[in-house]
Amino acid sequence: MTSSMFEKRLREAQVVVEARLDVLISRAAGGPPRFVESLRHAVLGGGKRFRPFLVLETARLCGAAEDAALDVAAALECVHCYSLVHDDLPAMDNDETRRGRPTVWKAFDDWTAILAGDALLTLAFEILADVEGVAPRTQVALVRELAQAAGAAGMVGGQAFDLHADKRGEPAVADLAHIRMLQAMKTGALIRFAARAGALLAERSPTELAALTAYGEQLGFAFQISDDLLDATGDASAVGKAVGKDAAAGKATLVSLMGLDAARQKLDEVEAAAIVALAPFGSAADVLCEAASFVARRSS
Ligand code: GRG
Repeated sequence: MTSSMFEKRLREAQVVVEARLDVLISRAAGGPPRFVESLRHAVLGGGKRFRPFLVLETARLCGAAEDAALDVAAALECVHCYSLVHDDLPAMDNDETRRGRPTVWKAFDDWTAILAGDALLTLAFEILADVEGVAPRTQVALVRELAQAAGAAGMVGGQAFDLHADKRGEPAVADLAHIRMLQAMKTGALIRFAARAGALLAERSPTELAALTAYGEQLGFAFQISDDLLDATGDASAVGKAVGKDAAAGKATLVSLMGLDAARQKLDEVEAAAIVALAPFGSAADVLCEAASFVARRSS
């Protein structure tokens, strides 16, 4: 398997997911035309679509139905896009650029961005409720897992930990275990869900689900370390958003605690652990192994 196989599959995922999101948003959208435009701005025309790629690729590995996997992938991307739209708001991270374009609040206004995020989060669960060809208990499991990954015990809870330190002027807990937990919630939970989705859809064995869960957890960790490294060393135009924000805010990250070299070494270890987790699948999981290496070396 050459590295171009991963790139090819990622590009394919980007195309099919973009097209499906376009249909799903057009079908669901209501309200004034300017609001509908904000939804399209939030979701379409940018983004790596890495989480949807993971859903499609684990579904392929596990033999799940493609159409159902595509809708789960689209639902997950709606949750991800909502989180970016809200995270960029002046009340949260106050970012003006995302995916190389103005953020939703900057292109429209803050109340439109709040409503667009709300609509995307709810749309995700509408999409899951409409997935066809899966057993009801599987559908319920997907709804529950996405809700848990996105909610107070997952992404929202992680964001709350992060902002609590930042906005209330309290010292950030500069402790590796705390940062690891915060990141596993804020960034890791959706990636973990993506990695599990294929096995859930195909109702694969607990052992296979556990292997993909371990892969997803390591991958989420790698994603966050690389995000911290990009913030510390990346180029804003390549990354598509402002960089250097963590250090400017005095934020405790793995990079600030360990230093650049140790963080890079940790990233290598985590990449290797993600690949080891896929061993039970043999060469059928080569593209997912490459995905781990992509995350560890990404520049955007
Ligand atoms: C607002 C509830 C709420 C949560 C926000 C996603 C998030 C939580 C914050 C974004 C801040 C951030 C930089 C998190 C670290 C990793 C991350 C989620 C990066 C963005 O994801 P990519 O790189 O983005 O997959 P694209 O644009 O490619 O989809």
